[in-house]
Amino acid sequence: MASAAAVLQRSESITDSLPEALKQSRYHMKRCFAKYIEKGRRIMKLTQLMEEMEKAIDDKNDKTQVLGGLLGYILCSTQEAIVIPPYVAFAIRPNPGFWEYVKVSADDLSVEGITITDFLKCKEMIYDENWANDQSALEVDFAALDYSMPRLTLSSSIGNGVALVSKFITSTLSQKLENSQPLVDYLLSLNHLGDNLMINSTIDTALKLQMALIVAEVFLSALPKDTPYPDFELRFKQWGFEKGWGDTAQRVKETMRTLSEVLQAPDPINMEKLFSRLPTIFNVVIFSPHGYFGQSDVLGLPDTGGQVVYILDQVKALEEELLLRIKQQGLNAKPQIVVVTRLIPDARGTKCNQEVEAINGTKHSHILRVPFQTENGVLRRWVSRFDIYPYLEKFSQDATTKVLDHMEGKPDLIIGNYTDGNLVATLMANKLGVTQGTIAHALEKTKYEDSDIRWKELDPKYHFSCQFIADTIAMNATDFVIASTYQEIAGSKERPGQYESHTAFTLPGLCRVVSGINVFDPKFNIAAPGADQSIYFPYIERQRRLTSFHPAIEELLYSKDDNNEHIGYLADKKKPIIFSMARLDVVKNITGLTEWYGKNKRLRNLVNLVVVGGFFDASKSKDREEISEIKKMHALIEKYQLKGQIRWIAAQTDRQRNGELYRCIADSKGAFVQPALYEAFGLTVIEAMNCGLPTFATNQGGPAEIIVDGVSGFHIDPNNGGESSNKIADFFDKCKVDATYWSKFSTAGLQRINECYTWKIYANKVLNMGSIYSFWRQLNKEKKLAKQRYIQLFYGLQFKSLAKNVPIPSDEAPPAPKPD
Ligand code: UDP
Ligand code: LCN
Repeated sequence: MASAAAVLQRSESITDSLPEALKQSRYHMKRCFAKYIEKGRRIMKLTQLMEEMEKAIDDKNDKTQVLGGLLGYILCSTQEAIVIPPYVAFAIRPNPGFWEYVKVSADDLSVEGITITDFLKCKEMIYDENWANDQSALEVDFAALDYSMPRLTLSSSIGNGVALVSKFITSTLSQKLENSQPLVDYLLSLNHLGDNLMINSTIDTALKLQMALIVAEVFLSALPKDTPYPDFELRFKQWGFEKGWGDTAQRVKETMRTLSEVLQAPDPINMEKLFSRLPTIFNVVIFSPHGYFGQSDVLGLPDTGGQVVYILDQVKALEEELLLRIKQQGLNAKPQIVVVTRLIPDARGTKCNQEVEAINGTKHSHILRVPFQTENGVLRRWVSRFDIYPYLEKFSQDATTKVLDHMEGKPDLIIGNYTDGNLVATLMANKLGVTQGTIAHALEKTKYEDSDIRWKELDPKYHFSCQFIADTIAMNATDFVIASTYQEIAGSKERPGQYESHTAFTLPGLCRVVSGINVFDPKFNIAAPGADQSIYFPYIERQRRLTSFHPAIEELLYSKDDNNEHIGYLADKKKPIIFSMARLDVVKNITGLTEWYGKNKRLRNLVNLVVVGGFFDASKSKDREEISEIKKMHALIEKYQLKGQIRWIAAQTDRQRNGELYRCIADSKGAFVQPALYEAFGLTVIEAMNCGLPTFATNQGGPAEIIVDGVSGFHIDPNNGGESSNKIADFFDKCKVDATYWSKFSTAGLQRINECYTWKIYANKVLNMGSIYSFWRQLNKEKKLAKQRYIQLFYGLQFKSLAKNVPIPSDEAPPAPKPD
């Protein structure tokens, strides 16, 4: 492969350097391009390009030379190529977020730089030539509206939005004191239930504020640090100050000093600090419409996985942080967080038919359920997230009325989850003029190859046309995006990020999105979730262990008989256990892990395998993927004669017991294995690490970022089972000769979690985002409005009619099986 020395000079574009690179290997390249075009029009991916190039170059040394040079580097950076003989158009991605498009003629190897529009048109030629040639085909270009907004320039800065926005705010407010007037106006607008906060109209200019702060600081210096705010509240009011600065003289003084420094000479550090202290957020709405959103008996039901766990933990963490901040601000307001989901009358034994439910472990937070309405009244049955679009507009209107009623006022922040939640959040935030955040968990687009260009073929099953347009609308409308990892936004060197895949795409016949989202937009932030540390705590904390679960867990792991909850058995109880737990989806690759284990004798001699997922009777499943995975599991257990070494346990819904289960696996000196073909984040990975269980996790997606390979756990390649199972076997071989080896990884995993993956860190970051982006949207009011208009147009003219085409099932007919 390409050497570092062969890498492009950054000042050179690929269009500039490719002609010379092709010239140097002209003979081989002519053969290679002849091969590319020989099969006519098609889309080629990197592996195909490489395979066919290998075939075109016979000599091994020549091959090494070509691939080791600049050409090899350019080819390796190619994401896809479109063959329209005699041309081959390449989409090349030298670095995360950076794309170049070139067209090479197979006849004479001439190179031409092309625009994204031209590249997308080439792609369309394969599927819909008329559309590609239609002069008036709809082109969507959000960049045209964003031209004056500041952007990041470095791949490495992607996801650091708050830090960058505070720099941009700093430069806007710099130079002279009057430039800080927008900040003064913003402070004047802060209130809680109509009561002014921070300042009142006595202080209406930056100069007056600066002077008043000096006087107040002198006054505060003379007070004991812990003097409560009410003791000097009256005096402060006379000067124009209201509540919100702090609960004690010391805290008020610190906040005032920070603001004074900002007024004197703004700097990003103080700016960020100031916004983290402002009382801007009290009421939060979190949308998660699809699936069965509940606090018990729901995990494992269709469309109901980590997102539910994430949101419930998120609410607890946000409420805790809000309560702390409100206390420190010297206020006694009651924060309210409301999770708005769908009310499902046919609730399958869950509480999803209950309108309001208090959230366990919180003081003031609730789940609020709003039904889907159709022309025939309330829809009773569950609907797949892929079919959810026709209900969302009405749902958002009904939800808005209910929320205003429940909160007795407007929320300060609206956060959406996944496509449906983000679209509804957009509609509500737009209507109420409230700051919006979005969370994807997983964007479906990258999961299915060529899902944009093939949308017509896939639409009956997945309704991707609705989904991709809804995602693009929400991404553009939102004030900030909360991502779990960098890869979610901008991928890795090799693989584009989930958001990045919305930079440009095309839905022939509908629209060509030439600029969908820019991953260099400072709205992108990384705030990784944590795992509930009251449930997932280290196995070593003996006094906290939930020993009452031990008999049941012993039975679950080791009893000999098959029943509804488990099949298979472990003959040798002394062996460590490798453990995995996930929904039984193809992408989770539990069957892959079972096969690796079956094939690897060394691993089978060293450890037992325990997997939790799905259930055993395929005839009871309504999900096509799950059915095939269940059948495959049975076949693998048979094929590799795994009984005696494997325990397959059905999906588990008791989180407390699951926590203890991870710890019992740690007692066996085992490991957690997450073998997914792709994982957006991977909550099980951090749950296992929190319990002190050494973890092997897929290198495809979020886990590759959570674990530092060989330090806090291990990466495994889901596409190379032999290598992965040997890596696990090597670990257990080493543990046999060095008793400290296992503990080293147990401890390092925990350390990694405590440094980066806790809900406390998350809540702090998200509330800071809410605060700073609320001001940022104020500063960019006019631009935001212009963009909103464009979005409304796109929503009204495209999304609405597409959503209308999604069939509405009748409550009588059984639900159609859906892929998950
Ligand atoms: N989970 C569970 N029982 C199961 C399978 C999974 O309680 O049988 C939980 C698991 O502990 C985790 C969540 O469901 O909290 C799955 O989240 P993850 O991010 O791993 O995957 P997702 O299902 O969201 O794709
Ligand atoms: C959805 C997924 O697919 C997982 O990877 C995440 O961990 C989960 O949501 C929570 O964000």
